[in-house]
Amino acid sequence: TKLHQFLQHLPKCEHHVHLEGCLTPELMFDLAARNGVCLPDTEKRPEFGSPEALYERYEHFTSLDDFLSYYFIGMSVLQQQSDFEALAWEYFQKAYADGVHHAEVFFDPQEHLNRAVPFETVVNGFVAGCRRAETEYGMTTKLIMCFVKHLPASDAQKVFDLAVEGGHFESGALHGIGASSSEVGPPKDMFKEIYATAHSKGIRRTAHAGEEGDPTYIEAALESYKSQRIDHGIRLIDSPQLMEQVARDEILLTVCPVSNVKLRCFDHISKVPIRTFLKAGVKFSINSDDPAYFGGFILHNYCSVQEAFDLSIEEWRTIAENSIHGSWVEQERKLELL
Ligand code: ES4
Ligand code: ZN
Repeated sequence: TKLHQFLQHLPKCEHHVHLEGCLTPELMFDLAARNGVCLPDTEKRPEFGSPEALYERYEHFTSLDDFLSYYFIGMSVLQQQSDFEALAWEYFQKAYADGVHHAEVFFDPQEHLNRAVPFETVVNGFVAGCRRAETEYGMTTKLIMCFVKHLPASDAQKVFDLAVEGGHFESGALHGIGASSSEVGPPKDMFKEIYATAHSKGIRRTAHAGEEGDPTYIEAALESYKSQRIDHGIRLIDSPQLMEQVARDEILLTVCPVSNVKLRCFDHISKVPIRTFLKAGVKFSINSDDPAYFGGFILHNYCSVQEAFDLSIEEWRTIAENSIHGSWVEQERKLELL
């Protein structure tokens, strides 16, 4: 497409990608066999018969929760530290090829802990993948631990305590916290205490909000969590007043256009409020979310936005600069990225 070369070379920062969402069906089947993990019975779930059948099913997600049901089955194949490292490394190779220079990546430790995979196995594996990307590619990386809303808040407190007591924030292995999974249903402020503790310790905070849920979810993330970023945040278009506040306070939205179409938040990429946000001075970055499930990595998101909006070089520079400024990385590195 037009500007493809330009978009590939544009220095990109990724702020919203779930490492477990980078698990391709190929790697899923491979690890299931190697680790002796049973995927669902193909008698009842024929889509688990082959990678091709799964890819076909991924074309027809009906909602966030429909997608999440596959995402949680998929990640059950991750067992060894080397599995987590391999998964992260696969992501960084693709991100680097797409022109990503700095990546802040999410993971969901609660799900792994509930399958009796030790916290340290998960963290050490992902950290090893991050260090490899730094050494081999000169990328900068940050790991953000997400709490999942469909499990009890006490489970989230458990992994947060493990991370703090293990010294993982102090060592820099972990850089921040997030909140993800089902949006409508669980209480909007269910991790309030954890976020307050994180705030007092100077730990960075983001949260998924306003993906399927209305703007009150965004408001709650900003007020109850003192969230410094909003992941997705697309429903901000339903509250001009809150949109003004987000613009004024320079809260970065981590927008995932392809994800929004795949999960039916919008029926076409041209409905993603890219121009609305640009006009309102709302800062946002463009991200891949769960690239193995949604059919493309970050450059595919940039190109799809270009296809739909035909942005100018100037507008793309604004987006790239805003995503550098909104990154959780040392000032010195930001100057390098600009
Ligand atoms: C997610 Cl697209 C999306 N939304 C909320 N939580 C998630 N976890 C992984 N992908
Ligand atoms: Zn997400």
